[in-house]
Amino acid sequence: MKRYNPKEIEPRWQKAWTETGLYKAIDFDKRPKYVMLTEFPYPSGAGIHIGHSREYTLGDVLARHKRMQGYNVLFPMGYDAFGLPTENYAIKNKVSPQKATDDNVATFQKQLEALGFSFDWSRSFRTTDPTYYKWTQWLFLQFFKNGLAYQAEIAINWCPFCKTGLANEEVVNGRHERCDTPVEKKFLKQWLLKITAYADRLINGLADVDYPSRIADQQINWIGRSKGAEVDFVVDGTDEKLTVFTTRPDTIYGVTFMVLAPEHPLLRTIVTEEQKNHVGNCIKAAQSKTDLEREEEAGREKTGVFTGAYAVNPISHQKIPIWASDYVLIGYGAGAIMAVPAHDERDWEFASKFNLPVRPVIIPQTGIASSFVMGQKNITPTDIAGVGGNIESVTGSGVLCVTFPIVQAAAFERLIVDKMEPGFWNEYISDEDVIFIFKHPDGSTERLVLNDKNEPHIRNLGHKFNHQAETDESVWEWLGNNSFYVRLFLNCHEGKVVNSGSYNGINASDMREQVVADLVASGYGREQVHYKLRDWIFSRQHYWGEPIPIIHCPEHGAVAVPDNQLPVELPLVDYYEPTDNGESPLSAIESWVNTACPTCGQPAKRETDTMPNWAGSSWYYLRYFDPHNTAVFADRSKLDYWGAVDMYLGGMEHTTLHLLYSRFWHQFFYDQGLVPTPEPYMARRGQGIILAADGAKMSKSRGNVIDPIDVIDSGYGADALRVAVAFIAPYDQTTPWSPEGVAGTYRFLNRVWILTQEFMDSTASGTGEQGAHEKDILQIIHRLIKKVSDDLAGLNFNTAIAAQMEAVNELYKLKEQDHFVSQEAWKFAVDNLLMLLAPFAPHITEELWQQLGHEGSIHTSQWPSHDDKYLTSETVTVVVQVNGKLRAQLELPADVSESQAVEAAKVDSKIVEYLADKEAKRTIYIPGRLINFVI
Ligand code: ANZ
Repeated sequence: MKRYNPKEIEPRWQKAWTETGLYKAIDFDKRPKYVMLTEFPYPSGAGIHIGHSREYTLGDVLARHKRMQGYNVLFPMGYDAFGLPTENYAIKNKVSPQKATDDNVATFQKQLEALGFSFDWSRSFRTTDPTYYKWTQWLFLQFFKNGLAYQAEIAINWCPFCKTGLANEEVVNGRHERCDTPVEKKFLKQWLLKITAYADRLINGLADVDYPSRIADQQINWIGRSKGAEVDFVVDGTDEKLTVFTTRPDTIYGVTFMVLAPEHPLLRTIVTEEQKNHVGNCIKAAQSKTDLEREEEAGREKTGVFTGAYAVNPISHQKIPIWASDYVLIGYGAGAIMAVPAHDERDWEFASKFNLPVRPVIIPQTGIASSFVMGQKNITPTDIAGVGGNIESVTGSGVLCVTFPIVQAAAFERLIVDKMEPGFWNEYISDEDVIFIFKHPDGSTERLVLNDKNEPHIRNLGHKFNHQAETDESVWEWLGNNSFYVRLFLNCHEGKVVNSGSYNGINASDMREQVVADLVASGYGREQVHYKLRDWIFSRQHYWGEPIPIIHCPEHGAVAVPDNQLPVELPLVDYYEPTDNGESPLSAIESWVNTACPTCGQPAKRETDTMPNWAGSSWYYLRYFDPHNTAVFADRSKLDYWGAVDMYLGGMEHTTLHLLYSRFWHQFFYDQGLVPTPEPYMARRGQGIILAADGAKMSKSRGNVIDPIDVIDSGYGADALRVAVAFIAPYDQTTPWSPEGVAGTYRFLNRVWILTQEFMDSTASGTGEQGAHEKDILQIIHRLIKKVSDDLAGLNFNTAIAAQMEAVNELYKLKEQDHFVSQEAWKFAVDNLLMLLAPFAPHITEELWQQLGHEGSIHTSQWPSHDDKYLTSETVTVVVQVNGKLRAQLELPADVSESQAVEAAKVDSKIVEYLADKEAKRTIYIPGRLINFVI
């Protein structure tokens, strides 16, 4: 019998597949098309590790599955070769980025080939090929010509380590996401792409694609659309209008002060004589800080000054003091706010600091049985009843939900304080808000949220409510002015409107609509939408990127390089290290920089900034549809044929970077009539990270990287590795690498190999005669076909493998009984088992397929389909117990009813004696599994 030897099989089949062009996607083929995309890699110096191979392995499994289902599959691969990693690697290793890229691509190519992926390599390219970036530049110019690429002098995020400007998306917690260096602010003239023009489209388009909510939500939050209103307040005693942006017009009666940013132009006009000095100091202090510092400080101590001036609330007509403070930023909204301390955290802090009034205007929705975390076993139901409390529910996790009459608040608080173990407050109440639910005499309930965890606050709860004397309003007023309770109202978006004149009693959402309508009618306001999303900073001061194809002419300004002069090639240079002054290294190459203006022919200079590394990846999937075209970026007929990407697998970390950017590019192309579909990717899934075995991130510096080539060469082979990667965990789960996993999957493949060999040997000896186990064999396989097909449709790769392992175990058991006598059934079993395994383990299955004498490749065979009649087994084994003790086992028809089963059990010879003269007190029946007579 032949031995399973992946070292011999795998390279041989890889070569054969390449020679026959098995995985070539065919333009305009009659079969339905399927574009399976995985994110193309940076060819970094380190090569790929096991973690990277997950995405390609799972993508390959899906591509192979679709091919066997009869699709014309396009599964492409290329290299995203521009960008900082390569440039940094080149500088460090003193080679040119071109040479570094060549070397790195060679390493990657070797690794990807060794893993047996079914990429159509004939469509491969690098983003650094001038034949490719010619079109990246051309596409950039379409943005430029439509006013969506523009230059502006702005404060940008600057990475002092990489010496380049960054996009907002590249800054995570104040650091450059690539090198973790704290980011600085720098004023530079930059190119920007107007992604904000597509903010709504980027949100709305998500409704038409199949993205998991964790991906869609992240994009929506990043875009941060807030719908609100601009409201005009008249400065008292003047004609000046002070305009603010608010997302909460429903809180307009809660405005107790206004705040202007220190840079606000009205500030100098409205300030009173007495306040001039103070305000001047405030302005000066703000000037010495960056926006970033101010944003950070806004989280700490609030500073500010009163201007002496007042504004008139256009709805309530109250006079409101105007303050200046740097927690309001000049660059957002209108640079001024109406402050509502009862419902806004920052305003609340400011009001607390300067002792300004707090006026709650929305009461949280009542009757929400939220949790009151007690965790105290020594507070008994009697204690609670003693202060008029009522236990509403106890949740599974032991959280007690209690309601109290509001008049008993003080008694209730005392109860908690008295009964509380020392340290309870800090120990037990971690991140949760504590919520008291108080009950009014009319039965309505109200929630009070307490999330200040300091014990002393508890003792502040001395206020005695005199229910007779106090109206609801005055209670709310008191609560609003009490720092302990104010948290109740903060961030309260829904509820009943109070303290708001004729609007009282309506819902906050209705109030929002009504106030805006009233403001519009009176000419004091209008609807406004603002976004967190900022335009995409598109300039990099680096060598290794696409030159921005613009020429600056003293006469004509920024002029597009004419199409027939594209690409603007990167000059080959010796020196390409970044500079400290924010100038691109290209600016030093005078022969390249100096050129003629395309419009007037006069001396002009080339743009020396290059594009960010996100440029090439923003449209690469389209190039796969027509990779060698020299006349257009892709021929329209091919774009029409391939349409959008059907499934896109990629990293979660790209959700608000590459995924958002490329959707923006595509939507713009669609508007230009350049592509046929409004969205680039019909479905997106994000795979989880594979960590090192020690649970840390795999990284070269930690020395815990697993190179797939090492695993393959150790003798396990690519198939065992691929199956292990698919089997390791649900695909979207982060999980540590398990070295034993490959040993296990290798054993599994070996069992498949041996089973097939034994089957072939038995055929050769010609014992073909139908046996008694035919049905059992077919049942195992039909169930497996259904299971694996369903699992692949749901991307449940790991359970698909588990099912195959189980089926192989069962087949081994049957083999011992049947000795391959049921020849036909065994042939069906082996053939189908191999086909189901083929997407995961392409080499071993192809080898065995050929050995079995099949014509053609297993990878172009037809995916099996199951027959329903084999899915249910015809009999079930029912255990019969008497008083919980096992007394008998019955083989009964699978569709047996309860009464039939019980009848059959009662007359069973082993049971009869127990039941002799007694009637069972109770009979427990678990369908198809168990009967228990309790006597
Ligand atoms: C009154 C109000 C009441 C507000 C309330 C919020 C809550 P987003 O959602 O991020 O867009 N704001 C407006 N312009 C500002 C500026 N230049 N600097 C600092 N804060 C500013 O935030 C919009 C809200 O942030 C606005 O709505 C405004 O405060 C504040 F219960 O107005 B709001």
